[in-house]
Amino acid sequence: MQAMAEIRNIVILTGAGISAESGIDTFRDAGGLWEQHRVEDVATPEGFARDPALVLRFYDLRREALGRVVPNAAHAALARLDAEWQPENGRGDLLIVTQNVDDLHERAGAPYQTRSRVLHMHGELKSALCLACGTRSRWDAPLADRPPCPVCRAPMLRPDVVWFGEMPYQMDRVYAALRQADLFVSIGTSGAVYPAADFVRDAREMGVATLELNLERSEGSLWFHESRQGRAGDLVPAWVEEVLG
Ligand code: BV8
Repeated sequence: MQAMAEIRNIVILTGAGISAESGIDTFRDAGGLWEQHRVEDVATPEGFARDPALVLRFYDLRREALGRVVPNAAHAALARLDAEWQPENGRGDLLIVTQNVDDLHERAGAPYQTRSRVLHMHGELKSALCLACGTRSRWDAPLADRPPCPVCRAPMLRPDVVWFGEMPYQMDRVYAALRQADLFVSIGTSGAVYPAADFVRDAREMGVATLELNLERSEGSLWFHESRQGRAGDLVPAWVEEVLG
């Protein structure tokens, strides 16, 4: 692992595993989301075209569940890093790229809300996208009853999440950050979905130090300079302490 002193710019990728201890189902663990629903039925544009009510209900249930969960120690540790790791205090840049569509990173960072550097590459449950006018609106309510778009009033709102076959958001910003990074840390992801699963390879090709914090070895573990197994709630606070120490 690169000496801590040389680390200035950090890119962190988080996946469903960082929210597991908050009680949010992951996708591929036993009993996870993909055991209850076929991906092609609920997380593709084709599935939405085939049965919009089923898809809208699937996301309504997940959005509503957010009200019953809270961030865990791993989210809190990253929020602390987000607040303390700044160029102006001699540290450097930080980008937290999350594959998650929950709002737990933001809610953990509330005291530092203004400084949050969280990027949702697969969108957010709490955002609605209008298929008629393209407006994105902050959204907390159900979509299955086809409410009107706040801007154009058309009943054409869909979850503002990236389905399979759709282009993830802000990839230019992600790759620009990876190019400048000294350290890439992957937390709680199986490394099963692209292009996120390729970030560790992109990082290594650019000479970036790579660290994995995950409950078990993942599909990408062999690509990391260092891979630590354990619960995010234990590994992430310890790692943040190490970096800030
Ligand atoms: C793209 C949002 C194309 C929605 C998600 C054919 C056609 C088109 C594309 C493809 C194709 N074939 C392959 C592809 C690419 C495809 C892909 O990768 N498919 C896979 C199945 C092979 N990717 C895409 O389609 C992407 N788009 O490629 O664009 C393109 C390219 C160029 C130009 C135009 C278009 C879009 C993919 C995004 C899909 N949306 N989510 C929603 O949430 O419903 S994916 C979803 O699953 C997540 O967002 C995440 O990205 C992904 C993986 O989930 P994880 O977060 O890793 O969770 P998982 O359950 O898998 O693992 C949890 C991990 O945590 C485990 O390792 C576990 O051990 C660990 N863990 C558990 N508990 C803990 C823990 N760790 C620590 N502590 C704990 N307590």
